[in-house]
Amino acid sequence: MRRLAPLLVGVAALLGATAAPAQVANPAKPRVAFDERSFIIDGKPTLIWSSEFHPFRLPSPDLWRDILQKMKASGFNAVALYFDWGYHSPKQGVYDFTGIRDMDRVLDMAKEEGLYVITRAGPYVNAELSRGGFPGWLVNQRGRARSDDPEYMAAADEWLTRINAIIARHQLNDGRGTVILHQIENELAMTTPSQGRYMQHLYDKARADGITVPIFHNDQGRNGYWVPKSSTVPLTVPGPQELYAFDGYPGATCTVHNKVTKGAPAPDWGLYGEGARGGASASPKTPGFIAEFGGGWFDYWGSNGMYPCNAIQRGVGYQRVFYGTNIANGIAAQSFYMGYGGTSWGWLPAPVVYTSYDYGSAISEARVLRDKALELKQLGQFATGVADLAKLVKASPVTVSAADVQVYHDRNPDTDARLLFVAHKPSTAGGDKIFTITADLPDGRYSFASELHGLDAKLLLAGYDLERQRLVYSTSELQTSLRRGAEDIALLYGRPSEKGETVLRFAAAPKVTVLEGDVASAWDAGKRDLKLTYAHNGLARVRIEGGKAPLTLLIGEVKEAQRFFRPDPATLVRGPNLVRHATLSGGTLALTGDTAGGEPLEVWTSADRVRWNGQSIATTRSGSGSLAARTALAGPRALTLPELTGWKSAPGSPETDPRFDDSAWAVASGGRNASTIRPPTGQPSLSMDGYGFHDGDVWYRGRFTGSPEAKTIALHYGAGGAGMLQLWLDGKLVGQHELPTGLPRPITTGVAEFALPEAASAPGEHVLSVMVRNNGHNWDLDSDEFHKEARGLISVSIAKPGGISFAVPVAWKIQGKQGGEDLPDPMRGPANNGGQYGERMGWHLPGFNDTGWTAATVPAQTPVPGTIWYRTRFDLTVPKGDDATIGVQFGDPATPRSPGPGRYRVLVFVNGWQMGQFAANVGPQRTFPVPEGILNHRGRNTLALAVTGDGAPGAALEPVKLVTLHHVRGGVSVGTVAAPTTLSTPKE
Ligand code: IPT
Repeated sequence: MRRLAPLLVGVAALLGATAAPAQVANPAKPRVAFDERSFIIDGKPTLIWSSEFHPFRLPSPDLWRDILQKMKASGFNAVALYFDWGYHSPKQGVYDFTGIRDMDRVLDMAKEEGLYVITRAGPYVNAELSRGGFPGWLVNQRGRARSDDPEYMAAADEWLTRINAIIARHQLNDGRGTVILHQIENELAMTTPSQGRYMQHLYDKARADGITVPIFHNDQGRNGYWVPKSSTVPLTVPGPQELYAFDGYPGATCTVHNKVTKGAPAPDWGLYGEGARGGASASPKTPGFIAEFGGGWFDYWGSNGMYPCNAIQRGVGYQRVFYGTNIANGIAAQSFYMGYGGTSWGWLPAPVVYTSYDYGSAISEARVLRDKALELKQLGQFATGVADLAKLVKASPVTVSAADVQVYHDRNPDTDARLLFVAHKPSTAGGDKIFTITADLPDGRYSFASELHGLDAKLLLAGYDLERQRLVYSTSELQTSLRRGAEDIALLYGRPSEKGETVLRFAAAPKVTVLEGDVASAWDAGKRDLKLTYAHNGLARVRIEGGKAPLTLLIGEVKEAQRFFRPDPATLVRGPNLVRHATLSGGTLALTGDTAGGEPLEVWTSADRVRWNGQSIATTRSGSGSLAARTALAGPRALTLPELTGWKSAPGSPETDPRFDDSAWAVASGGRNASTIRPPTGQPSLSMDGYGFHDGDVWYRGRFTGSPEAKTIALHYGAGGAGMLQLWLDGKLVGQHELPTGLPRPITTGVAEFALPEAASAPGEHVLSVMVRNNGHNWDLDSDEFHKEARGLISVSIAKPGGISFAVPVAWKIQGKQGGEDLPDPMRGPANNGGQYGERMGWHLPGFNDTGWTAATVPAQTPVPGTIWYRTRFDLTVPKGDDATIGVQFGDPATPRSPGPGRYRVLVFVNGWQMGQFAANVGPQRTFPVPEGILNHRGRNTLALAVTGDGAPGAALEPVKLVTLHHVRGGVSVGTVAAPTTLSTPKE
């Protein structure tokens, strides 16, 4: 055999300089291995077909199962998980892995749902998270992040010790879980000796902490950074890991104005590639591994709302062309980023994104399977069901009658099965093409017609052992096949109305019965080929007897084939919106899933009774061997959402009052500060992180003595994407300053300049009150300490025009979120709150007693400068057994962005959880999905809104309502996420 013996990672670990053999669970027999072409699980080459999920972007753990089930049902065999260090650590040395932070639970669920897991544990992840996932406290470190600086490495080890231990107990190698691959670091673009030592440390740490599965790093593009020692790229510092992986987001993109910019054709990052670095060519001893491949894209503050555009742009045609190109290139593992994007709730978002992290991904933020998920199901059933695809080499070129069509012809070196990947040339050219392919296939030389229309590609099989049949070739695509006892079933599909032909080989002429549809058959006695010809319309059914096993061939147009699920290897189900599980016991097949209403149910199973979501279903046996329900499945019941009434309100910026008691606030005279932006020499360090306030809003109060110099004020501040500042003098609003959105790269710091009112010149003490809304810390994508950029005030100069800066000294005090790094509410955690007065007082919490508040109407009539709070309660009655996603909507979603009706923003608290920030004049988001578990679907809920504006006309709260974003019968059972209902010690 030409290929190398599988490189067993347990052995590789032993060879590593500082690996700890004692911790390797079962080094002699790791279940996960690889060779130069394939991942090998339990001795079998296995194609890894994965997509990304962030548990921290769905703060309702029971719903993690819903996402994992939807991924599994969409054809994936693996899920990639990022872990967010900062999500678990409010303070150095303090960690939480309970409740919504219980990572054992998500790993257990993945195992229960039958998904392999790729763990990506940082320390740095990027992920459009504030600080790229670093904890707030880390920005105060002077040691360079992502280097071998001892202070940084000691901090990283705190996290790694804990997260590695969790991951280690869920590895496939020792059978306790399904983790198959583990990532250290993410896109570390620097390859200096210091970074080399850091990478080696991360690797050794993972091994010492008991991680035995193969380890990789994710290169930001196919650059050849951190390729393993076995690579051909000459590097000063090779990667310590045994695998090379990279990410890529090729193809057309949506611009912030919702225009589509055409991108390059699908890249050949494997067998057909020519680049000297990266992928197969750079790391010839490791399989092609794309740790992130575009499954959508994120969206920016102030855009037009690009998620629908991203869902289409990286939608069905793109998936076929780009993911298909990867398969044809022999890429052994690909993971789409994101599979489910979710919600960057609270203060999780980095400045580049707003609350929604929908991403245009296959599963929408509201947990709806988009069209692209249905197509992924077809690709996934094929990619994971056809074992031959896990090991491919190039086969001899084929002849195509059209110059502008390309066919990649691959073969499995062990079985000789063929893959023909048919695409436009270049692959994204589009247009209408009808052509003939002539190929030397395992069963002879054949010519057949095929078509391409628009952005599309096809993955065809030839010379393939399809269960107990021999598939000579088919111009239809195979979705899935199975054995039902002595019978075989196969599902083929094609574009609506397109012609197709399928050729099967038999020893003698078989008996062909067309049960449904229009299918012609012809027997070629010389070749012993049965040729079926048809057009893809609806769902045709053909029964073929006379081979090794009777075959039921189902031939559908795309939409019809998309109705099929494979909940387990022995079961094929047609009809429902979603099939989650199949359990066979005592002749009964119990299915669970979701229905929108009116779907048929048809099952190919060895059982003779069927239950659906616990109900027994009356069935008849069809001619094609299935059990078919006599009546359509019922859908969800009526769901009426209450109007939001009974509002109460209270003013929320008492800090602006000159008499406000700030005696408990910290004096801002120079906190520890490692910021990349410092105040001028002699000025105090004001930035919030130095005082232990890392997220959300921060207040400053400054006292100065009135002076004729006090004419203008310049406030240098950092506030992230679309951040803002409000300034008061002696209780009166001087002005509001907003950072320009600077699409698509946000402007994160700025200088707010105001003329000071006459009052500032008057003798005596004056009080400045400043509120800075910090919309997140930068990421550290380029490993340049960008995440340490200052937030809150940086410096404040009072002077007269043309005069000396900082002429008038100011004594500053600062207050951020209650407790700073010592959280009063660790269950909701570090990202839930900032330092609004109402947050410090617990006004956002459901148990707060607002009886003393004033009755109010929404929409609000009068704009108020500063922050005003609104609260109301409402009851939900989602029918039991139904699944829904309900959202909070502001104003008219048809006006997504500026010039919106007013300059105001809202922090949206649902039952105490900050589920989003609405910025009326920035946009684009007006609808905020709230997951069940946070929302009580069968009972009482509390909505609290902190509305911040400048008091200008129009800057008042628009109408607020509840909307249904997803509603089916089915779902998983969801419990309320436990969290305190009041603050035990509301305080300054
Ligand atoms: C790459 C990151 O690895 C990932 O964390 C996320 O930020 C993603 O992209 C974009 O959503 S960054 C790469 C595109 C340079």
